[in-house]
Amino acid sequence: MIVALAGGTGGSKMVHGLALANGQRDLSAIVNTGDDGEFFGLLVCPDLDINLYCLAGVVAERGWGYADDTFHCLEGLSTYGREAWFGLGDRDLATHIHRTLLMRDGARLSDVVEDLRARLGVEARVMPMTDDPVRTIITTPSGERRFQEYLVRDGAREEIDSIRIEGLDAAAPAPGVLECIRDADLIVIAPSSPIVSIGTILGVPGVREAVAARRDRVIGVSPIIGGAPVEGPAQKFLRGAGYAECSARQMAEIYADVCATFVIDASDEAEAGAIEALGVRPVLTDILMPDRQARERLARVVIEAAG
Ligand code: FO1
Repeated sequence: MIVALAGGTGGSKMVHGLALANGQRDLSAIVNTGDDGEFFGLLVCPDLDINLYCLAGVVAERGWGYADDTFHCLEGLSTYGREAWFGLGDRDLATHIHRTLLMRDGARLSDVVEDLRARLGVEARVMPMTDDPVRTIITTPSGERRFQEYLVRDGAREEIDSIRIEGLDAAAPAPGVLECIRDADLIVIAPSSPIVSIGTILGVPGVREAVAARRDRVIGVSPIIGGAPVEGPAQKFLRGAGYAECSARQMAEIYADVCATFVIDASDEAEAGAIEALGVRPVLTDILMPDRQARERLARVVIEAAG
């Protein structure tokens, strides 16, 4: 069994690649829920949905939401003066309505994900990192922002003073998370943000220790190439968490206690020695994943590198 720790857009590409390379039946994904939030009374779980839609083959080309969706409901809400900056498509809204109704009837988030998984025909196991509410709060010089407000509404323009993950200390790993980590043949840390995606998953009490106990079977993939994030404002999140450096080496250092092998882009060869000095084995390859061929190829390199 391959187990992936993943955030949203970057993470889902790796999860998809692992599914293409190794099949969905032997794949589990443990997914960040710190980006979750309530919109119009509905619980929206972007990273879980992105991974589910990706594995179901229905994700939109842009990497989130449902392919070929329309936005009539959101336009209608905007007519009534409601804030419509978060692109909830009509088909996507069905997911959030269904999830919210199930949870209103007492279902746990992990029960809901299992229901969505089965109904969307996804064979891989997809798990929230926790069933407990966890919310990433970003503090900028002009105040506190919910994660999606900072990222989408405000376009991640402001510098970050601090990042708080509300509810994390009291959260328990979702059912199956620790067992999956314990029994995995291989654990892949996807190229998601080490701060607000993977850092959040590892921050669920007990998870970092469980992954560290399997360190020899853990392989990470860098989200940074040439000192810049492959996608998203990773640099701002790193600075907000107190890391001045944005490099593959810095990523390897953040993960040094939990991963024995780290895949970096071939163009970052100059950092390989410094990564080795951290006690982490660097593996060099092309880590960009612009299409499904590239995702599958990278996944094969990751699986082979782990031996
Ligand atoms: N990202 C955007 O950049 N703009 C959006 O309007 C937007 C809407 C959205 C709706 C549902 C969903 O599941 C994801 C959505 N995302 C959107 C992606 C999301 O903000 C982030 O990419 C993830 O939270 C980061 O992993």
